[in-house]
Amino acid sequence: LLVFTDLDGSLLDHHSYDWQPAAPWLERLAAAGVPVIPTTSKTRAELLALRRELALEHTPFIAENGAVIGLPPAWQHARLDRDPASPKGLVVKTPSLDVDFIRRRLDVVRERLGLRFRRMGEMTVEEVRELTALSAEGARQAMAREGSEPLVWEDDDTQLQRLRETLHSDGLQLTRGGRFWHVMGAVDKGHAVRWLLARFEALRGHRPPTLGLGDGPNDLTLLAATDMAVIIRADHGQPMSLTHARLYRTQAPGPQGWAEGLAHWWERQAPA
Ligand code: 2M8
Ligand code: MG
Ligand code: MG
Repeated sequence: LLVFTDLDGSLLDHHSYDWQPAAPWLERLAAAGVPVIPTTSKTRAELLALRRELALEHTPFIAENGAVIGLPPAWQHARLDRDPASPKGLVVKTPSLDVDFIRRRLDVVRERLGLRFRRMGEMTVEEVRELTALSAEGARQAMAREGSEPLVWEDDDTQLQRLRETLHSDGLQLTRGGRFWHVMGAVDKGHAVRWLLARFEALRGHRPPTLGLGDGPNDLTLLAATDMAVIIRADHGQPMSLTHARLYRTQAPGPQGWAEGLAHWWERQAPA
């Protein structure tokens, strides 16, 4: 089994970023040798810190909604990875467009269409802290973007639709997280999940069963890409409609819902 999970609002509490209710399951999965793969809007810098705290240093990670994929040594391939590993032993793939390109396009489009939004690259650490309740260190890590730009929307739905269409013709797209809209290239969480599954198969010669957990619209592609899916209850009010043969919706939100969804499928999963 492979577990792909969103972080904010799923494994981590939306407000406090705490994961204690899920900790017993993380230990149990680690003991069973089941990789838990963070699949998130967060940055590489945030992930490097978090995977230490979550004891997930030996699993890959999907950051910035699929724009950044980190591969620990066991997931690296002698022929397919020609890029050298970093000193931490990670090979990092960036299949999207560079964040500087995305920011320049956003500024041009904002000017041309007269849109009102604020993007993370033009906020101070203090502003990001106010919006996210992260520590100063955490906010700095969230601001270290590589392949996607979060923004706070301050305009109406018609303008949002105009932005969406204009970005589309530039090969860019919008997705929605718990707090921000995110702009990135032709990638998403589901795309990155399928990429990692292909990599797993290239290394091990078979496809394992997969379980996905998420709470937001940007998780729908992730959930569609896994055999078993868990939609974690959220209070963001965004519609979470998904056609999936094996879908469970939790009663509890956040890490408690995460544990609930994990328990649901753990008992029912086909033998790995
Ligand atoms: C942003 O991501 C969340 C994910 O759902 C959001 O849009 O609400 C990102 O900036 C991420 O890097 C950051 O850690 C998070 C903090 O809540 O916000
Ligand atoms: Mg989330
Ligand atoms: Mg997320």
